[in-house]
Amino acid sequence: MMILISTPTSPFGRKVKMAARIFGLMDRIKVEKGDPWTEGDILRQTNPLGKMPALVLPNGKAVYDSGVILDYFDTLLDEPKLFPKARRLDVQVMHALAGGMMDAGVLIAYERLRRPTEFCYEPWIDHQLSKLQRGLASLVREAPDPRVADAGSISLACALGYFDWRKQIDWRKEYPALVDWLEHFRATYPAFDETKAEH
Ligand SMILES: N[C@@H](CCC(=O)N[C@@H](CS)C(=O)NCC(=O)O)C(=O)O
Repeated sequence: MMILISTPTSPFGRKVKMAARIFGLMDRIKVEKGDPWTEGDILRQTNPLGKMPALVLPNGKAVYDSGVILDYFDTLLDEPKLFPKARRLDVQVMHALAGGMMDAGVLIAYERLRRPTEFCYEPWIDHQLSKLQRGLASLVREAPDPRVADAGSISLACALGYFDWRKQIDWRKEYPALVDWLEHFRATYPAFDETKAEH
């Protein structure tokens, strides 16, 4: 059995869970709750960076970050599906874009929620927001196929799901083409709804 350390609300953890469900690996994984904010927590013991998700293999090896975990999942499949050989570079770039947007969203959340209000620095938040705006605009021009699950499309679905929760950007109003994109993805892959956190 592999152990996946994460929380239901982590968009990066959701990406790994969604990939495991879609590609039939979930019955080999036990999920354990991790907490990045607590000294001595299993997450910090597993990943020195204290970031979720982290995967512990049956031989005890710790695997992180989420992209490396997806790459590892590919080695368990008959052929790579998360980073398919023929489209590897395109998928890697899409995965990096969606992951970078999640990073920006998470940084905005930490700035607002983890720092005392008097230290909350709006220009920094705007700097991160501009990444979301440019990223979403570029996705309107060139989004991956929502009916093909790979590391790129799964990450993009998780990023949009995260913005729905944190509401850092009104992406549904500003980028309606992506609403259609997510609806197609959702309809094709029930794992999207199955991994949605209760907020
Ligand atoms: N690049 C990492 C990012 C993971 C990440 O930022 N996770 C957040 C939760 S969504 C976290 O653990 N943050 C705690 C921290 O930064 O200390 C990955 O893809 O796994």
